[in-house]
Amino acid sequence: MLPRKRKRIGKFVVWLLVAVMVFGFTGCSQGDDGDVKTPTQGVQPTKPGDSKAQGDDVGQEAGITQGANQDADTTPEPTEPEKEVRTDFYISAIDEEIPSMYEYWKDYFSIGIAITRGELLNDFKGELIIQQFNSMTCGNEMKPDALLDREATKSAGTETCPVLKFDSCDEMLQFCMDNNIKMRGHTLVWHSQTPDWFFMEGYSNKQDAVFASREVMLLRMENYIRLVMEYVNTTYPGVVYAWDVVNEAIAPGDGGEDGMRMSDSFWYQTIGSDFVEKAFEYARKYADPEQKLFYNDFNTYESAKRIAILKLVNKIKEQGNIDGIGMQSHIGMSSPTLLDYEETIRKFGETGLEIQITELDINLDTNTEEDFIKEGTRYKRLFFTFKNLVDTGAANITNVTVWGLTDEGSWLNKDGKRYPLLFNQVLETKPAFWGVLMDDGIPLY
Ligand code: 9MR
Repeated sequence: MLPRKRKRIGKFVVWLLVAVMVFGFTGCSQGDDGDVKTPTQGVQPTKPGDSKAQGDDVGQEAGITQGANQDADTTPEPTEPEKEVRTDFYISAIDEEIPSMYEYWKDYFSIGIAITRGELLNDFKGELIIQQFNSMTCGNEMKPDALLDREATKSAGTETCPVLKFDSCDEMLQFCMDNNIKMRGHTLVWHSQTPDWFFMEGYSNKQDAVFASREVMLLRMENYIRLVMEYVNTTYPGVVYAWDVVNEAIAPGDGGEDGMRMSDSFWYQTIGSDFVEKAFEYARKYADPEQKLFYNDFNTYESAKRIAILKLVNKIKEQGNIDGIGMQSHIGMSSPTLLDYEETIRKFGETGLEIQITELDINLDTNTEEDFIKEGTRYKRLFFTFKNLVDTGAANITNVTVWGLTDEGSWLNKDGKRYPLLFNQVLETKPAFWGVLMDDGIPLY
C-alpha cells in the first residue's frame, strides 16, 4: 500500500510541476477579494507527454517582444496559452494520482462518504476513502437495529434501559480515529431500522405485543441516547462531530400534528408529538459540548415539508438543543429543480443553523457517456450552488456527504441498475467526480 502511494506521489509531483510551469493554477479563485473563500485548487492530472507538447507551443507564442523595430502591424497579439480541457474522465483511482475532493473544498466544508463496514475494510476502497474524504457516515452500522441487543436487554430485566452492542461499528470508528476522519453519528431516533420489540412492553416480539407507556418509552429513549453517546465518546474520543439525533420525523399529510409522520412511526405513537423535542433534549444532555446536533430528512425541498421542518427546528432552536439541519438530497436528474433546492437551503440558512448535505446521490438510471456527462454537470452545478451560498453568507454549509462510494454499492440499485455516484465499480472516476472538482471539462450548464 505505502510503496504504491509513494510512487503515485512522485508522479503527482511531476504533474504538479508541469502544470504550474505550463498553465499556472486555475480554479474557483475569486480574484483579489480577500474575504471570499477559495477552494484549494485541485491538481488536474494531465498526461505528461501532452503537457510537454503544449508547453513548447506556449513558449513560442509567448516570445512576442523580440526586436524593437518589429513592424507593429505584423506583431502577433499576445495570446493566453490554451488551457487543456479534460476529455478522459475515467481515471483509475487505484493506479493514478487523482486530486483530493476534501483538499479541494477544505476552506468551505468537509466532504463525507457513507460507507458500509464491508466496503471500508477493502484495502483499495479504504485507501481511496482516506485520500478523498474527511467525514464518514456509517451506512447502517450505527442505526438502532444494529446496536440494540434484544437477548441482553431481556436478560438485564429492566423495562427502561436497553443493552447495546457495538461490534457493527467498532472497526469503522477505529478507522476514522486512525486516519483522522470525523464521523457523523447516524442515526439515534428513527421510525425505520428500529426493531418493533423496542417499543413493546417486556420487549416482546410476539404478534399480540402491546406498546410500552409514554413514560417507559421516554426512559428507553433517554437511556439509548446516553448509552450510544457514552460508549462512542469514551472509546473513540473526538471522532463523532455531528449526530443525526432524529431522522425523517416529518411527513405532511400523514396525520401527525404539525406535519409529523404518524402512521409508521412508533416513536410518535408511543410518546406523542413531542418525541422530537425530547430526543434533542436528551441528546444535548449527553453529547460532548463540541458535538453538533442535527435534524435530518429527505425531500426537504417540497414546500409543505420544508415549512413543517422549519417550524419544528425553530422550536427546538428556541430550546437551545439543535445546531443544524441535514438535507439528505437523494435527488433525480431533473427533479427537484436547482432553483427549488437552492431556495430550501436559503430558507434553512435563515434560521442561522448549520446546513449539512447528508446523503447526496443522483438517481441516474442510464449509463450512456452523454448521460454521465449530464450527471457530472448536475454535480458541478450543485457544488457551484453550495459555494455561492457559502461565499455570500446565505447558508453555513459545513459538510457535503455522498451516499456511497461506487455506483455498484448504491442503495438505489434495489430498484434496478442505477449510476448515482462518483466512482464506478472498478474504482475509476466518473465525470461526476470531476464535476465535484469543478473541472473545466464538465459543462456547468
Ligand atoms: O443506505 C441504507 C441502506 O443500505 C439500507 O438498506 C436502508 C434501509 O432503510 O437505509 C439506507 O440509508 C438510508 C438512510 O439511513 C436514511 N435516509 C435514506 C437512506 C436510503 O434509504
